[in-house]
Amino acid sequence: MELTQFGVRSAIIWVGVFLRIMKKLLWISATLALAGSAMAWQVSLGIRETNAAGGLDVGVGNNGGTAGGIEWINLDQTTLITDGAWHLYTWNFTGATVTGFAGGTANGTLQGNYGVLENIRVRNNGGTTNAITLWIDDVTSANDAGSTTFGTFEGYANNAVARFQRANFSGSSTNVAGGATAGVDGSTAYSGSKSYKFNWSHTTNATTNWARLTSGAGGGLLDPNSMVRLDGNARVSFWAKATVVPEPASMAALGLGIAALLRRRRK
Ligand SMILES: [Ca+2]
Ligand SMILES: [Ca+2]
Repeated sequence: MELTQFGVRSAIIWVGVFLRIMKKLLWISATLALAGSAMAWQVSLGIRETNAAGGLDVGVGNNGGTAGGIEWINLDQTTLITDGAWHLYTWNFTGATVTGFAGGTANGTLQGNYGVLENIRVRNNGGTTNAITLWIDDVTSANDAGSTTFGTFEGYANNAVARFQRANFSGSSTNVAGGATAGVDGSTAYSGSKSYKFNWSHTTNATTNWARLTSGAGGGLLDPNSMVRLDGNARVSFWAKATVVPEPASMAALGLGIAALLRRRRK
C-alpha cells in the first residue's frame, strides 16, 4: 500500500516535470521562429520602360528620364542576406517574371531595348519594426554587347544623395518611419572606397511593408533615372550588404528561456 502510493506520487511528479519542460521547449522554439522571421527581407527591381514610351537612348548610367510605365522584375523572389557581408545580386531579364507596377506601359511584359532603373524594392516580409541598414555598390548594366558599371559612388562626396532616394521619399513606400536616410558612405565599399547607404525602419509589423528606393528628380538627387539596357540577354546587378538590428525583446526572451531550462535540468 505504502509502495503503491509512493509510486503514484512519483509518477505524478515526473509527468508534471515533463509537461513543464515541453512547455518551455515550445516557447523557446516559437521565440526562435519569431527571431528568424524578423530577418526575412526580399529585394526586387523596378524598371521604367522609357524606350517603349519614346524616351531617348542616352547611354547606360545617364539620366534616361521618366517616360513610360514601371515593371517589377522577379517581384519579391530574391532574399536579401542580412549577414553584414557583401553579396552579388543579379536580375536576368531573359526569362524573368515581369509584374506591372505603375504607368501606361506597365502590362507584365518588358518592352523596349533600354529603360531606367527606377527603383530597388525591399519588402519587409519578416514584419520587423527594427531598422535595416543596406549598402549597395557597383551597380552594373550588362548584355551580350558588354557591361557598364555606373554605380560605383566613387565620384561623390560623403552623404551626397545619388541615384536613389531615401526609403520614405516615395509615397508608395509603406509605413516607413521618419528619419530614414540615404547617402554616399566612405566607411565601407565593395570596390574603391565608397558605397551607398540606406537606413530605415517600418512603423508597423505588417509583412506587406516595403520600401521603394526610388530614382527620380528632386530632393537634391545626383544622377537620377540611371539608364540600363533591356535587350540582348540584359541583366542588372549590384553588390549589397545588409544588417538588421536583432529584436531586443525576442533576444532577451530567448536568453531567459534557455537559462530557465538549464536551471531546471540541473536540479
Ligand atoms: Ca510593359
Ligand atoms: Ca565603390
